[in-house]
Amino acid sequence: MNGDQLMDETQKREPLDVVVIGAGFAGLYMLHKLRALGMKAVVLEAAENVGGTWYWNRYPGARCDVESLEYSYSFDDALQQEWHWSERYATQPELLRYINHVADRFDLRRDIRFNTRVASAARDEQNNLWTLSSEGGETFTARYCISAVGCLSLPSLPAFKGRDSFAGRLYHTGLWPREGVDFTGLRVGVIGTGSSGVQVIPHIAQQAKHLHVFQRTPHYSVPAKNRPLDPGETARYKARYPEHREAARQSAIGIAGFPVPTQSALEVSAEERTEAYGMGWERGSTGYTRIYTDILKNEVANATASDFVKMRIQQVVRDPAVATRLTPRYMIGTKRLCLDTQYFETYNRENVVLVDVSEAPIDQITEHGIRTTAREYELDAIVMATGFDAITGALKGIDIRGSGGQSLAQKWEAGPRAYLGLMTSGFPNLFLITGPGSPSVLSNVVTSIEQHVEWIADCLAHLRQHGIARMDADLAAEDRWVQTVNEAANATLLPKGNSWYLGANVEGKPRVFMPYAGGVGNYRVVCDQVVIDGYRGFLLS
Ligand code: NA7
Repeated sequence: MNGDQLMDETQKREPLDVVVIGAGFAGLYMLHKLRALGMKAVVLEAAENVGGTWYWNRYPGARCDVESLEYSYSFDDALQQEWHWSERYATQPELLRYINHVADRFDLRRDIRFNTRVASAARDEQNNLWTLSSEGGETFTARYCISAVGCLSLPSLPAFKGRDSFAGRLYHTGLWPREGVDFTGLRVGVIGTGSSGVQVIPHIAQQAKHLHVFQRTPHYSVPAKNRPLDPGETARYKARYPEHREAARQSAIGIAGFPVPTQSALEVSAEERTEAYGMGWERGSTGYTRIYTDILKNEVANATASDFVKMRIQQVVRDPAVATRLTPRYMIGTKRLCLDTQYFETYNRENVVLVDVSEAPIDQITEHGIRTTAREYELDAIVMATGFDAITGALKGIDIRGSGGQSLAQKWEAGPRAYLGLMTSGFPNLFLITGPGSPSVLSNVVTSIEQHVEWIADCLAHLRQHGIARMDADLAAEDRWVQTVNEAANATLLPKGNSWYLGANVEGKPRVFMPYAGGVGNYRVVCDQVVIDGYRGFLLS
């Protein structure tokens, strides 16, 4: 079939009820819910299979930093009871097996179009429809469009001079080759020491002949203390699954197992704090920053938690000069806290060298390797662990046109604006799962995804029941919500970090704190109250 015939075929079809973009955790559950509502829906997915972020991030050591028993769907009790997690923190392959299992178990694949990357989405106001076009030229028309594109799905590749001239192999952790990579005997350079770098570096160090780590910012990391899950422990947890899930839904970050702090770090003695931080360190979780109420709110309190981790780094890393270069200088938690397995220990290996590119930045990539302003490093392979154009990148990468042809990328030029992170004014019938202004990346994202999917499904049922064809966010409500998001962020230390939460990692991206920092439980209450108030702040017609 040629392109024109394909267009004819697709245009002949009846409009769908819903088209969903993305077949990761969000898109799959959304499809399942839409089916339950009896809606005709199709999911468009760029990859050749399900999984979203867990499809692409296949680098060695890729692992979740939320515990497996929590980082999983809660919507089906049989599913959560029957699925067996082998480790406390699931590896990428295990997560991908799980997502594939869910797709099969609920027979989701028949409504997913793989290898279909959405290029544009245009609103046809007259007919109250969205038309999506794929890069391959297929079109899909639907009454509603739901974005499930994910917050960390567009890899960020810094535009280093000479990037294409490198004669060796170049990888990005978020676009890892399916067949894997063998670094045996190679001289490897890793750029970036965020969560991905911290996970991949110990693995590459074990294989490579030599590893140079190019670090711009030393990051905080606490040991994951990962381990196989004991069947007895799992059974006990599963026996109380509904309670745990409910606790997660009401919690600050969508995780039931984190301590709920009750004291300020400043109201206890130094000895007591050291003991608590020591226990937090041994527990092995990003809950470390939640040991006291004010670690993420008060600079003095934060310093006590930061100092403990700095001290641990100094103890682990044998060479004092290297330890100093690995010691963070920002406030813990203001950039995402990493969880690691043998990360700092890796710098004690003979074949690993830390290159501080804050002192001598990377000047360019050459045919032979990486040249900093100080010298050139000859390499056979370069791994960019340079992160993502987070939260807005994937959406802005699609040419989305709302009412009157307004472009979403233009509307969000100075930073994203969305009411509750669920809809953005001027783009009727377009819903955003974990959109900007929702807890998303500040939470166990599966908890947040489920809340959004269920809210949207209930909303679509309500619209159908009341014969409402068009829904949009009211601009004034959206402005107030953006203000609320800013206030929530400013009540914490989070905007003080140079983080991807703020877009600081992508050159030219506006510095706006994007997720809602007011807590998953509080956020849920707001969303529910909006519904009780007759979809307050939304325009229904
Ligand atoms: P991150 O956390 O954004 O880390 C990216 C790393 O790459 C970080 O160390 C950056 O340094 C570094 N980077 C980025 N650009 C450059 C340039 N131009 N030169 C040198 N170094 C650079 O991404 P991850 O993939 O590790 O993790 C993202 C999330 O995925 C993670 O938080 C989990 O939620 C899962 P910087 O700190 O900006 O100085």
